[in-house]
Amino acid sequence: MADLTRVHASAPTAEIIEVLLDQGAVVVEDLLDADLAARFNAELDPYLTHTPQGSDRGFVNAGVAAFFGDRTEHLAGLAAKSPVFATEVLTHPVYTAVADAVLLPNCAAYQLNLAHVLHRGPGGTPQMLHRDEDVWVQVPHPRPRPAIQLASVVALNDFTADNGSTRVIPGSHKWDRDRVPTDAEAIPAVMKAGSGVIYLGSTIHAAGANTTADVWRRGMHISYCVGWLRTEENQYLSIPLEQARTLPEASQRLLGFGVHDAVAQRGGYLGTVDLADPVTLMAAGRL
Ligand SMILES: O=C(O)CCC(=O)C(=O)O
Ligand SMILES: [Fe+2]
Repeated sequence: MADLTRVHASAPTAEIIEVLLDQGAVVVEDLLDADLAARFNAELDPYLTHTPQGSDRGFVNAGVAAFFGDRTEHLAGLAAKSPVFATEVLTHPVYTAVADAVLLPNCAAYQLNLAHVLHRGPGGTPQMLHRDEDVWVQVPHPRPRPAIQLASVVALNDFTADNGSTRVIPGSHKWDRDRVPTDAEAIPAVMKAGSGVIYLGSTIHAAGANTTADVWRRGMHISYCVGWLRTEENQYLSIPLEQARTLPEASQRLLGFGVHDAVAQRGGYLGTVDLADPVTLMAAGRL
């Protein structure tokens, strides 16, 4: 089986972007360096108890729970739980460079769409093949359309062929919408802890089955989207305002606290408080 194309994180970002746009996905080796991955994992450890949440998760929408699988332990709201996430992973220079190239042509500023840890337990069944951007299936643009989303899954422990590595179909971002994917076309992103696969919102992929007896697959799924779109995860209510105030401005803006200012492009000024930019108000002690 062909492998996904791999580029080391230290390579020029133009190389990463070129593969991403051509194939719809690229494995970036050592995306999080060993020190960063270790510090991030240490902050996640207390939250991850190796307890699958099952399909009955109280207030969680049943369709959403089924999408993530009943052997998965799911950790959302990372910006509030992990300072390393909020100040280093969210604003990682590789993500920033790639999102600048892919999303910025289509918006005045991009934002975090969601970030969560998918801790996939033994016995986990394969996720259905999908395009992440189909959560906005109603966006009335012809396809192919300008990129509205950039996504990534980072291996926080080693991703192997049998512990549920993300499977990706290279080239599927260019497919006709009617073409039905098959499992045989999906290539597992086998990678060492710290490496990550970056893919377009239009690229078909899914988490794989975890057929191991006792190995949990710890992956972080993160995606960014254009700043004028409704996000999947509501960051304003996922991180307390007192905590958001303490973050660097770049993090505050990626979490959606800043305005989306498209006035220079004759667009609007979205996300205001008293007609002003909430990030500026926070800096001035007014919010
Ligand atoms: O966990 C994975 O490997 C992929 C998850 C995914 O594709 C999703 O949640 O949309
Ligand atoms: Fe996905």
